[in-house]
Amino acid sequence: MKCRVCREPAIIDLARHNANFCAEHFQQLCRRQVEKAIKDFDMMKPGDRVLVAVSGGKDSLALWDLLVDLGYSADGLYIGLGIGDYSDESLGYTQRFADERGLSLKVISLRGELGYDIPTAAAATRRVPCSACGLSKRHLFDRAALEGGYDLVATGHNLDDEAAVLFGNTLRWEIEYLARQLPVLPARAGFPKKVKPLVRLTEREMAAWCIVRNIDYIVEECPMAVGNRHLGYKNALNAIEDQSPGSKASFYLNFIERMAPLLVGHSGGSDEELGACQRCGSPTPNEVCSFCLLVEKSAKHEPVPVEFMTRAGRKKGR
Ligand code: Q46
Ligand code: ZN
Ligand code: ZN
Repeated sequence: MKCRVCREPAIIDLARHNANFCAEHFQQLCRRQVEKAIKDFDMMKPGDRVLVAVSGGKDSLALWDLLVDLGYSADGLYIGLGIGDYSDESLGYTQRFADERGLSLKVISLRGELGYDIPTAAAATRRVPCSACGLSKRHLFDRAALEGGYDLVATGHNLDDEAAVLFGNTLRWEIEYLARQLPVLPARAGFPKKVKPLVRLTEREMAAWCIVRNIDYIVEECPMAVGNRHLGYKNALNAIEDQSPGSKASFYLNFIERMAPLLVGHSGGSDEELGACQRCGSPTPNEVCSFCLLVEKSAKHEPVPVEFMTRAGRKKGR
């Protein structure tokens, strides 16, 4: 197996490119894919201050590494979700990554600073854990970006993630969600700009990036992801990709290029209906925003151990 570019021994075969690459030319390919995404979607410009949402997993650490490697000024924000050992270990990987590279990492602990954790929030609000988690992360990343004077928030969603979400939204023809499924959300009143620079790279490519760049990351999935519909969609897309390499990329990237422009104006809601939350000032259509309500309910609730929620989640998923 030889590298397509230099004919030296290859370390990875990429069926969708119908080619193999050595470590150096594989890194070159990843950098080019990220640069292309940044340029095509006008994600950021040199000199922008980027806040990277990091979780200790391969995608977010690879993203942080790639952005710094490409010369962007990027700091990390990690949110301690209080999901048992999984959270403790993922913070360890994130902190080591930042320390070894002299990068700036801010850590927010839900339990330490806001008096709740995700298993408890899920029980207190009767939401599925990922819904309580998503709401918490969105709010805290937005707030940290605005308060810290960052130009944008970057997240590590990769091609597999985006294709799986697209697949789910298409199966149900969720037009409003489809209209919003773009790799860039522009800044608007009270919300920072949000970008997904890894949309042209797969999960497997990000794992390979971490190996060639000596990045240690948490391999275990979040225990709350059990029964998550997206895992099923990813498996279905992987089966299609095995039969027909390149399908996943063309499904997602052609949606963005050909279909998304036809959906402009279908994303629902308008900022005019939003006022400011009486407690935190965030934009909300109600008097108090859903994040403040979640904090209020969860902080009052007796702490719920992670094992309880994962068992309950499994029962629900059956
Ligand atoms: S961390 Fe949070 Fe994910 Fe765990 S609880 Fe769900 S959303 S699965 S990215
Ligand atoms: Zn090579
Ligand atoms: Zn609020």
